[in-house]
Amino acid sequence: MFSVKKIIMKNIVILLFLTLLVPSPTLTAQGYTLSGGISTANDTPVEQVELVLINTATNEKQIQFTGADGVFYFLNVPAGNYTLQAEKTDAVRAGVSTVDLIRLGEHLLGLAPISDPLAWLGADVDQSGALSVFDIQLISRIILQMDHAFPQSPGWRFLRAGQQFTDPDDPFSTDLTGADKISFAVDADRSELNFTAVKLGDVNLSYKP
Ligand SMILES: [Ca+2]
Repeated sequence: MFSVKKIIMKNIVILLFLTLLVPSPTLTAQGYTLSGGISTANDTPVEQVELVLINTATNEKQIQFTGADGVFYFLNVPAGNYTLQAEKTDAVRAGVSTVDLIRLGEHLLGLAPISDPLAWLGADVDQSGALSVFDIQLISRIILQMDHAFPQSPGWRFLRAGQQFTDPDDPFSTDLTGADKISFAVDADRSELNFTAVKLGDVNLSYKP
């Protein structure tokens, strides 16, 4: 014979069981994983790069940093349209030495032109769109510890990986407006959101962490 108490208990057990079958909204929140890597022109990973992910509809901002392997992840990113940018302001002196001054001097004197477009961008520490003795002066001040940052720019510059230069002998002729940013839609997991890092002042691409 069933008592009322037993029937209630049975219903509670059934109810609890049914609750387990219904997906919990917090556990199934729609979200995707975004990832990418940041490395220099010669594939050296760059750590502690700040990645700023902005939802273009809501302006909501998320920040993550690369690990020692140069890789970053954003987890549980809702579907939408986004822009991603990379920034780094520390390690200004990394990869910068008198060898870079000599290399830039050789280029300016026409003795040995710099061939890699990314090295041109690294040498242009005053961000003037040209290489000059003023860049040599600013790099000298960093080496001599007279300055602790380049006055016109952060110590690093980032471009979407795979940036092409129309004239490799004159990289400054390529319009790089917007090349520091990746714009994309998220409706699935995304990898390969990669950037190339340019260490300002590192003319011979010697940067190592
Ligand atoms: Ca160097």
